[in-house]
Amino acid sequence: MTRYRIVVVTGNVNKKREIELILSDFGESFEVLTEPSLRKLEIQADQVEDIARAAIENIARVVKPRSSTYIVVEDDGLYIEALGGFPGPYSEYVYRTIGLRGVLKLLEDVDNRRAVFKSALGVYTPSGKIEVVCGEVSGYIARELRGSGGFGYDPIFVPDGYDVTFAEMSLEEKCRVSHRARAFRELGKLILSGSLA
Ligand code: ITT
Repeated sequence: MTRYRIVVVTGNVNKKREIELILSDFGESFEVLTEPSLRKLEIQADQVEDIARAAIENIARVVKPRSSTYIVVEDDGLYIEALGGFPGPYSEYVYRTIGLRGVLKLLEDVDNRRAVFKSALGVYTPSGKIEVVCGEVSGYIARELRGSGGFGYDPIFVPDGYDVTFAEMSLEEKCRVSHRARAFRELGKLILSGSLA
């Protein structure tokens, strides 16, 4: 059996932990490694797909394809309907500046709390091709911070079908339904089916 290496270019240790758990559904097929020394270029664009594609194209300029190895950059964004999709591609900046309380303030007295968490994976394949694989989960923004698990926007995001935030779920539960789970499960299937060589 081939064991594939998934090298994720990220400085976020939470992402690695979740990706390992998500890909463990495929048994021993994948080994997850991180590569914080490669730079994740972040262009300005409205969609995380375009940001992920530009980031992986930039990485492909400096690394060579390697057999059984997929290099991946993940770009995420929380798109809030009542705010016209904001913060979307600016999610990391908004988290660092106004923070979760700032986001809740923007939604004070707003009844429509629908939101979509999106994950876009820019993938550099062993044969040197570039692909983008996406996953998303719909849900709503809670009225207050709830829970202490997870990271980032987890204390305010409630996925559809649940009445708890990602931060109130166990890691296993979050990794069954999250945007990241949907994207990496799709990536795993594509690799194992041979359509992403
Ligand atoms: P990279 O090094 O991989 O870029 P990052 O944390 O900066 O890590 P992103 O730019 O892709 O990741 O994420 C944009 C924002 O969305 C950032 O503030 C993250 O904390 C947040 N985010 C991403 N995935 C999340 C998740 O599963 N739950 C909650 N917040 C998340």
